[in-house]
Amino acid sequence: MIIITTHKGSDFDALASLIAASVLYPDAKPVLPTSINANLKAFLSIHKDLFNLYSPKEINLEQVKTLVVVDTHSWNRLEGMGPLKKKNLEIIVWDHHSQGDIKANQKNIKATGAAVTLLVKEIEKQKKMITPIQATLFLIGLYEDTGNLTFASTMPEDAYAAGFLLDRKADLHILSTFLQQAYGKKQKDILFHMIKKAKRTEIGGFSISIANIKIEGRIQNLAMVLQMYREIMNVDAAFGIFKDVEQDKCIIIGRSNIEQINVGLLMRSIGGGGHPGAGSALLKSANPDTIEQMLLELISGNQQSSIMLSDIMSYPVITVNLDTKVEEVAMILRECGCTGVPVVDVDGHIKGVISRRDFKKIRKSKHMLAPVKAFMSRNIVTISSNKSVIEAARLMIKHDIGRIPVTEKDKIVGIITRSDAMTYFYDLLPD
Ligand SMILES: [Mn+2]
Repeated sequence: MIIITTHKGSDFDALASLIAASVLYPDAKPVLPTSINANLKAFLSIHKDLFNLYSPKEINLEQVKTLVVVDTHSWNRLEGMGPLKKKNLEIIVWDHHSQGDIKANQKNIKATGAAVTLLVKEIEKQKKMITPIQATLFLIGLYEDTGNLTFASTMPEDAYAAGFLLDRKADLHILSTFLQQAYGKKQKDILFHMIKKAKRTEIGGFSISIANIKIEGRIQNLAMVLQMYREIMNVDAAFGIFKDVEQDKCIIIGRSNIEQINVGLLMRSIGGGGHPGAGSALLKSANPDTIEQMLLELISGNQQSSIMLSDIMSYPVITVNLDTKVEEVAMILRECGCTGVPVVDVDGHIKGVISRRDFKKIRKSKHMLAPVKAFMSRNIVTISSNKSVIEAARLMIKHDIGRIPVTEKDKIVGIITRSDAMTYFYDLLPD
């Protein structure tokens, strides 16, 4: 059996890609996740019978020999497909996202504005017939993911595919019904509120606006609201930080019209994802003001943040001397519950770090009496106290370390740990 599936929280591009793939693979069963967005629900309530869709539960995964994945290639974005991960399958991917962990036998990945563009191109190449309703659905998906071909992520292929779909009688009336219905009273209220509180800043010659507001309950189509906000504010890039107080989470959405501000990249660095022109992230228990600050810092690529490491680092730092005996260090680590400590010379200059990892090098019991300098790591990563937390976090990721000594003129003044950084980002501790 061949099945086609797409990402959870399916949007129009996901459904369009699913149906377009079923044109290319007529023997395959299209499997739509049960979690789909509200627009799509409205569309399917009318059009469902036209498409022979299956839900993940209706599929006997034992029988699947070929899996076609569209508009994603990440296992964790699929619904109910976990058991397939271990099976020896033929996997075919059609996707426009660059990131993903699904290893495919056949990869059709290109950074187009919409995933359906890639499939439409193939439909045209193979001279497959499509109905006007299919053409309409494909164009809705294409328009939604490219903001009607205006997002910076839009490629010539997208515009070309749109032309092809119009030629195949895509219905622009139906299209506008489903694309605009998303703008209801709730969305209008939020947009008004955002505009009332609107601020503009200039960073590196670009205009940016960040709206930081509270929302109640689940609001559909915030991305579209943000897109409208960016247009009304007439800025190069706009970000919305929507704090859902009840659920204690922040939804962050970004839209950029310029190449220099890559929203996908920004969102990935705070745990989300997206394309250069559009992206989002979801942060639990996060302080919206901290996120706003963080976004501004990320955009400006500014190493000198207003919140310095010296504000959040831990101190005083437990250090040991070059000649401290290994057994003594072991005791100190046990007592302070640290995974490592810096090693300093008599003047307090850092010379190395001894961590639990280094203890693995110790084989003989007499080594316990040796000076720590024999076993410490000399590749030390330090950071100066006027750097930002983001800079520290980057170093931790780069060197795979959980703590970095903070220095001023070569002397240790504190230490920044992963948990300090998390506290800053997520504001988990009381002020
Ligand atoms: Mn897509």
